[in-house]
Amino acid sequence: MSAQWKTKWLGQSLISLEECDSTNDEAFALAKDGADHGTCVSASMQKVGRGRMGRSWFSSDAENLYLSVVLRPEMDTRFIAPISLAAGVAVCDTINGFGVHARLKWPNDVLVAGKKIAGILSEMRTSGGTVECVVLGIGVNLNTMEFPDELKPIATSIQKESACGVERHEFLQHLFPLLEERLDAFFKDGVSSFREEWTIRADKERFFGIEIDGEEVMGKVQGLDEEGALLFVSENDTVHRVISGELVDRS
Ligand code: BT5
Repeated sequence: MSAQWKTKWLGQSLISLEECDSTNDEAFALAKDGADHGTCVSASMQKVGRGRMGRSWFSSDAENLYLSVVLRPEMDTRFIAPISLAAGVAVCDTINGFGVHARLKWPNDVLVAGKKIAGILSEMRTSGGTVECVVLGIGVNLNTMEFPDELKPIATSIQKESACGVERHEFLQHLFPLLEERLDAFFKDGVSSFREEWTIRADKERFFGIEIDGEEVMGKVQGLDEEGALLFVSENDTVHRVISGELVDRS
């Protein structure tokens, strides 16, 4: 048990960097050198923070969280993808503990009042059908007050929402035990370990558009199915099962 974090394995080793390109790259390098399950790397600033599908993650030096965790789950590669949904529940609960009302947006966003406050990027290296390692990257806007123009309408931070600054170390003290518990449950029981909790925290009131079979369908989030696919109810009450795509706010 780590006295500092109240965890069994997560963050036993935490490497804190001043800056790097991407903490996910640093974590993969550590994993290649044999880093243990639960090894973490954080940076005060990222030069090339990344999101999914080649998108970038704005990573200023405003005392935010840029964290990557090396994981070595004994799981079939086919069942790993929903890990970012499981982690999202822990990230959402941690943010809520700082007095803001965070909600989950499928697949990997945490929003406050419709603006993105955190994003999760999980990446995997495999060898011969088995998982070599998963790197779970978590970016949380703790203290950014000024976003670049293109992000101003869509991004926010805990400090912006609550008018209180958050220390990274204090945030980690809350995040690590919650995240460890969620990850342990996911490795043991898969999607069923977080499906209900995820749905409770999802933004189910907002109208979204999502592309299905080449056309935008408008509707609301209903929840997740047993494989972690999104259940999306369109305006004519049809429930669509979505395994990949992007929800666009149309409210
Ligand atoms: C994500 O991608 O939301 C995953 C972000 C993961 C970042 C962490 S930081 C630590 C680790 N190291 C990395 O290099 N990455 C991980 P995606 O769903 O593709 O969202 C990207 C989109 O979010 C961008 O295209 C912008 O629209 C928006 N965005 C970029 N930076 C943002 C920020 N700081 N806050 C809110 N929204 C942002």
